[in-house]
Amino acid sequence: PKPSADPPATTVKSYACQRRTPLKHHNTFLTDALEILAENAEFNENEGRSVAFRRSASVLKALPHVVRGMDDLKNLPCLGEHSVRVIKEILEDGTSSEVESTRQSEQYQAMKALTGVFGVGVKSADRWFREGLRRPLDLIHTGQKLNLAQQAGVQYYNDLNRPVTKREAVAISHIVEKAVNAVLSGAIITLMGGFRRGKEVGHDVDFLITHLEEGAEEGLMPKVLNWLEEQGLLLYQKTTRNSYLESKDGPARPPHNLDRFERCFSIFKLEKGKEGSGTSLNTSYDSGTTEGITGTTEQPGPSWRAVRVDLVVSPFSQFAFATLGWTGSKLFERELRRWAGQEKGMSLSSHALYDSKQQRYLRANSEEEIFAHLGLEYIPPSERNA
Ligand code: DCP
Ligand code: MG
Repeated sequence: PKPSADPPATTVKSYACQRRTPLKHHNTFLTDALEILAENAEFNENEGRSVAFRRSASVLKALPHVVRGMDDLKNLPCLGEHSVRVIKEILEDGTSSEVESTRQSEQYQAMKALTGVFGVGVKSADRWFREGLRRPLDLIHTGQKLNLAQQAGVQYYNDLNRPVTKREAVAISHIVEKAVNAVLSGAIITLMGGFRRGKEVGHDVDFLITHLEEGAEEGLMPKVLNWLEEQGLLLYQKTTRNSYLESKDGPARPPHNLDRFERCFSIFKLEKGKEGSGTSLNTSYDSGTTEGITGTTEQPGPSWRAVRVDLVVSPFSQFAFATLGWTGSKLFERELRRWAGQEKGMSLSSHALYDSKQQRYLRANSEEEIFAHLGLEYIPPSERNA
């Protein structure tokens, strides 16, 4: 690089997957505010606006210094007019009136509380809000028809809204390892999501399970769930096939692997102090059903708590893609896919990478190889907190 007369400005690349974003950064006072507006836009089903605020926040997370004045924003990408206005107000007045009025608004607070129920999405929450409901207990009082996920969500509301600690995630890892090893030897179990990125707490615990021997992982999920169920460790579970894929990844899905990628949304019963060995009050798991609540008479007490756990099983040939796809953050994932599509003419999913120009799938055995295929510098998980 040739010397320049200007003082060295911080250069920030425009896609989040081109930059390093640590977990702890210098501008929380700004990013928290922008993310309230992003969240509120999601509650209003305005995805474009939400992503714009999330991208702005993410740029500030990548800065190696505190933003003290508007000069610090010069040359930064992704900062739209609205985000700049909010940042300016906070820098000048200490707070943004728009952010504060959003935070205080009845709609924001109700939507936050209602979507905070496991199994409740923005659409249901919004319908209930317009019917006058405000809090999770209103769902019970007004006799709303709830699906099994939502019933579990209300029942375990307090536990599921209390952050899961790293310690608890490790305890759950031991349980999952025991369950998987009991039904298949040699499987590889990896902690994914926020904990892989170095977070100290999370809203759930995410696992990816694979086996070096391609195909050995088939049929694993129901067996693992049966084992957990028999031990009395499951409060709720629902298995889906490829739903994540079908909604998002269209052309990048290798058609021959349609049935082999399974995901289970579950709620574990985690003994406090010691792991495992809960006594079962449950009827046995009916392998014909794919969803069920057990132990419905039980309430979290001093001896255990409910924890959200996501399990994903991937064939080994897709393991690198699944690892990259389930490490997050959500914005980092979104940006990777946008980079692939817009800059490379490729389509990336948690299963595969398709090169539209060459009209073929690109193989990879590691995350490093996927970054290389995409023409990106490798970013380690701890720097993907975009
Ligand atoms: N993921 C994704 N898009 C989705 C759902 C998941 O890209 N719609 C990926 C990226 C996430 C990972 O899966 O990082 C796990 O999803 P979580 O919702 O559990 O997110 P995190 O683990 O990152 O955060 P938290 O600490 O809140 O669990
Ligand atoms: Mg998670």
